[in-house]
Amino acid sequence: MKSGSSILPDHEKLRNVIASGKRLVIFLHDNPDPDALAAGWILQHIGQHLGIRSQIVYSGRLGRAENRTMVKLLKIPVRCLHEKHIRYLKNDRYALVDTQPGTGNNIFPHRDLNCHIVIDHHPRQPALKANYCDIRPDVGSCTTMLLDYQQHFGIPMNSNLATAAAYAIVSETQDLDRENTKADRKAYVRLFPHVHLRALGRIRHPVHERDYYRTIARAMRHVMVSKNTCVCHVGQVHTPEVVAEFADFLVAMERINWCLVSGFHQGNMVISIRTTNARADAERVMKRILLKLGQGGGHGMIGGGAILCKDLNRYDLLAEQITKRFLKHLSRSQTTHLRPLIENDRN
Ligand SMILES: [Mn+2]
Repeated sequence: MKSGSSILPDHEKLRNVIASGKRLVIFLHDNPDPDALAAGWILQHIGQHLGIRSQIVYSGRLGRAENRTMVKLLKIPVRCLHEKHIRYLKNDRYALVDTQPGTGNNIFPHRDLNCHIVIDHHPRQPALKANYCDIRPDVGSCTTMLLDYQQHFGIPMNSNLATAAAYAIVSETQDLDRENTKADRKAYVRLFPHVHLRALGRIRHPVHERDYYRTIARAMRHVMVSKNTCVCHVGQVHTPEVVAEFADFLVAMERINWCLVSGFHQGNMVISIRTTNARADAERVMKRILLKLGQGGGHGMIGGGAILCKDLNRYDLLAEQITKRFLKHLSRSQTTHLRPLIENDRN
């Protein structure tokens, strides 16, 4: 678990940057997760309170059934946008939440446009430039950071927003078990009286597409384990997020403390790593795995990234290379021998 954050937010500075504009675009990272969705929505409410109109945009898809249910049920006004359409948006303020300009996981054109607001809990990008930056890698969820502003500005909470924020915090921190601070726990408790409990239940137990089960079945046949490491190169996946979901699922296996999962989706090899070691640096391991191959990031116990990959043949080659790098960077004293979890399909 993490301890308190280092830099204090400057609420009045954020107020000035927002209130001096007319229209705001809030960018989320590609294939947004609940934390990005809720954080963006809270910022939209803050904007509304300060008299600026805004829209929330992202690229990619809402791959997880939970996230689709969340957006639909709570009526979160997000817009899926293709990169080429950004220049048609009329705006004078740009914000990024749960991501930063130039990280490669959002469609903000950082070379052409000035970024006004960045609020994120991922490690600070070395070249980060914006009129207002609030980067707190210690905080478990970006939503917690936005809730702090909302409370400061005295903006009332409504039940749909509270439900989105509550789901964001629990999904980002595995029910407040992974990477969270007192601030996240306090924010969750404060939200709770406003949460629409049945809606939260519906989001947490969604109806899944049949493709989801097909992917799970294929993935299970590719699970490789050693004493305490698990690797699974699933191959074709129906949506990129299932890779992260499967990594969460596998790292919970008894005696496993590091796990890597990859999948092939629309010309990309998507990769997730997880560890159960709270003192580990999954971001560093992720960056080493991707060195000169692709882009990625993460925080303490989770990491994610992608490599451009033209077909499944290339995917298989990359899978081999990545497994080697992963095992090497875990700095285990003994060499790790992976073997299939399911030895024979008939067993
Ligand atoms: Mn986040």
